[in-house]
Amino acid sequence: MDAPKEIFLKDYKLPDYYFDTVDLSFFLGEEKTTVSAKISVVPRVDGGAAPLVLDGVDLKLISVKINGNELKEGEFQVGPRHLILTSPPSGNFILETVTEILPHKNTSLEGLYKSSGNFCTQCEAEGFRKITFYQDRPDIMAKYTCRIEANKSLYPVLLSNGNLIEQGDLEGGNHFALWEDPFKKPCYLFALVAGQLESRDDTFTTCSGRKVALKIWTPPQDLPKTEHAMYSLKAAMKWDEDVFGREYDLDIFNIVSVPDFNMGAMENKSLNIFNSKLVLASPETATDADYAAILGVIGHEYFHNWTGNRVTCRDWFQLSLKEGLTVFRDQEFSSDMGSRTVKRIGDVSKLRTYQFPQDAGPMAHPVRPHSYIKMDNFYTVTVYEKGAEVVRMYKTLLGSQGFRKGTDLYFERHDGQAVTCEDFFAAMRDANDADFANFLLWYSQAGTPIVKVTSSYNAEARTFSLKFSQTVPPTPGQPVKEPMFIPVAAGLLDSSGKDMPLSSIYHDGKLESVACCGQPVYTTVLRVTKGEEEFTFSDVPEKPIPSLLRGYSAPIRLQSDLTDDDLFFLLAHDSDEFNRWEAGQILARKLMLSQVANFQKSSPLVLDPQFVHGIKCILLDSSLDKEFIAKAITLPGEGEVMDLMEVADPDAVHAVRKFIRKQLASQLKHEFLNLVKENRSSEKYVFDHTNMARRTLKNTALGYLASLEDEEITELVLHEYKTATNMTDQFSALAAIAQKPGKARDDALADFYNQWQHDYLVVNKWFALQSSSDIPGNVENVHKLLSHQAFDIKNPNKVYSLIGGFCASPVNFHAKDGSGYKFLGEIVVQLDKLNPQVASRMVSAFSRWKRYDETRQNLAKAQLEKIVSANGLSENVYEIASKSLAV
Ligand code: B3K
Ligand code: ZN
Repeated sequence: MDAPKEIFLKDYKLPDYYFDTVDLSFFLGEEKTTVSAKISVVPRVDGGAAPLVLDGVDLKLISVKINGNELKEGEFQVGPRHLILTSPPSGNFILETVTEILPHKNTSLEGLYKSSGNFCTQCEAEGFRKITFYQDRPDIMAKYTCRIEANKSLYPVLLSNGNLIEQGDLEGGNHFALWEDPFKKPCYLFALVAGQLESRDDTFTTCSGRKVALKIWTPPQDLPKTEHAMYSLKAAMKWDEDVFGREYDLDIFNIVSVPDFNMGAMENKSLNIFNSKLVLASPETATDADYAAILGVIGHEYFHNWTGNRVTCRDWFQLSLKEGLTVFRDQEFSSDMGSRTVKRIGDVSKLRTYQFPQDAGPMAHPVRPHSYIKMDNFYTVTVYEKGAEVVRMYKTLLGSQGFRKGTDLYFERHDGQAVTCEDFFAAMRDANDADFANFLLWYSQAGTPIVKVTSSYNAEARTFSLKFSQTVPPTPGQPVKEPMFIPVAAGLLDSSGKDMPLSSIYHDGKLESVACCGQPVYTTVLRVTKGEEEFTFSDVPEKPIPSLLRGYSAPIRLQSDLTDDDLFFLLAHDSDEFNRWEAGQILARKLMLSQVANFQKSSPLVLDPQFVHGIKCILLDSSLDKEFIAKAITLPGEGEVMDLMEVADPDAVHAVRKFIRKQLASQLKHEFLNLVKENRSSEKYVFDHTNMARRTLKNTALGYLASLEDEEITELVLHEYKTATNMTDQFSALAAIAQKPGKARDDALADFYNQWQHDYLVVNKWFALQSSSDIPGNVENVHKLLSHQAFDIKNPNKVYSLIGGFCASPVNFHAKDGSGYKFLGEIVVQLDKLNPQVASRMVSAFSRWKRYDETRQNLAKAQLEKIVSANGLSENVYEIASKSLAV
């Protein structure tokens, strides 16, 4: 491998040449594909004749012409990564290239490749350079046409971006289609699909009355499973008009489902390509979680049409400009389609479980990274999820209307442009004449801020003070940090549990009124901007219990001086449902950590009766949403608890979580049994919040019960498995049975495979359930499953299910004998030769090796070292492995 080159944001330079129009022509053959590109080139500076450097990887150059004249030796240089035109003409010119590529040999699933016999593309971030020579950077925006020619019986459907303007039959059984995209776009949004596909067709009439043809393409047998995807698409189109005022801009919108795809989906202009996992669903084969994910991701990719496509990124460092914003938009969409609180809880859990550890580890990077070796490694939870939190903070600070004014101005100013995170910030600020202090630090400083808060009540003065202090931990390359601008949404509860009306706050030497327009205000947003700062509420008639960071108003770790009694009080009464859940989670985390300490001292584990009581009250509160109850009785994950420990101890955390679950199940057995009975239903599957909530609560209760050693319960769980009429219930029951080794487990797993072996998406669930099992020594089973007939290392979904699933089991992946590390180390090296992007995702499981005890550290380090020294290692894996070792 060439020495990997790190690319820095500070080195960004405007391109020397722009491209105005791009006419592509593909001849798709079985042995090779020929790509002809005709590009009109415009120098940025008149008369400048700098060399034109085109990116190109794995391409065979057949010819290159300028203004119709074939270039001769010496007029260009071609290497493994570039084609350089040494002295192009000084004015505008036409560049024509012909190249050959081998899609059937492309296992990286980047560029043009074949999936189940069909051709498809994936260009973001830098895959277009595997299709033709180009300036593969997002600030090169051009208008495209795309002509596709292929054998008609093998590839009856030929798709690309924009509108179909011509098609016809050709000699020799071939046919062609010519597509024209009227919108300028960066090359990462280019797409082509060719194959044996059929479409589910529908229409959407936009707010201005334009009728848009909607088509979801799949292999014919999967068409019945696209109903929910179509529903999701139409809902997303309507929602974007209603909430953001964004109308779709072409007469056609295509979605194609493919089984081999590195990630979830891709927002190519008018031709979204999706991992089939995020399109195909039927009640029998997909769970509620699958249905919800499809809704969210179909929404996400559709929303990119404005946030990403019409307004795109100047360079890849700005990725969060489109991803953070679009994740925020899809989160809001899903909230509006279901339960806002439950969605928020899910999103915050995801942030805590995945992003917090990233922000505290060797791969910590700001929402806008400063450098990268391989951009694909920066499609991270930090850029996406923390980025979405940054966007959410603008909304928290500006309110819904102010935020909408900001996005309106952003689209008005930047439609058709490639811009930066500062441009988004400026639109928010200017539309509202807002003072955002040092808010931009959220884009440049990595690390999760730690905010401490202490409270005091002065009965005489009737004031209540909150003293904040904040620190941002050092991260690689950023040893010292500035204080951040942290919006803290806060309310005060009186002794009966009601919100107190807030009147005014004394802060920074000023008394500011909180009440507005004669309406009482119960939540206010405190703007914490300094290292240390105090806010004093006035006219507070009794000592309140503060409810802080309502709705999780900033992505921080909050450490308050609330007592356990205060937390139980908030759990029972807070009007902010998110904070009710949060209070329960804080209590659970404390409880788990205290029992981990007991476990490590070999002292007996105990469960605080007050905690059991708190959980019981939630279980029995019929006024609460059922999905909320399910979330509130679910303990924090093992990873989340390990993240809070000085030295992570997977065995102790696992034992404690298991102990508490079993204790709760045994003490609340009667209540859990009732929940299962009351929430069963044999009615037809409906995907709506009420039914999903009912199923979630029933299955959560079933999961608890199944942790008991109890014949009657085993019977019950088997009964639920056998009588299930949808995948949500069937799979939950299977997972419940699978908790314990034994015949019941083996039989159920075999029965499930038998029933679903023809459905690869269901088989993936079966793989993941087994590989992520906590059963001791599970690495052996996973090894065996690698040679199962249904496993294929070339298919990313199967790898994510089997290998990714295995890494999700802390006890087995971190097995003290190093067997889990060895397993992953070997797989990564093997996988890297086929698909570096997928291998790089897998190697990330090692990145927090320093968090564990010395024995584990040594074992994990040895594997990382082995990986780094492997021959022909990709830049993708090199970057993650070497940065992990560098800490
Ligand atoms: N923009 C794509 C992600 C591309 C990842 C490239 N390695 C999907 C999305 O976030 O919408
Ligand atoms: Zn996205």
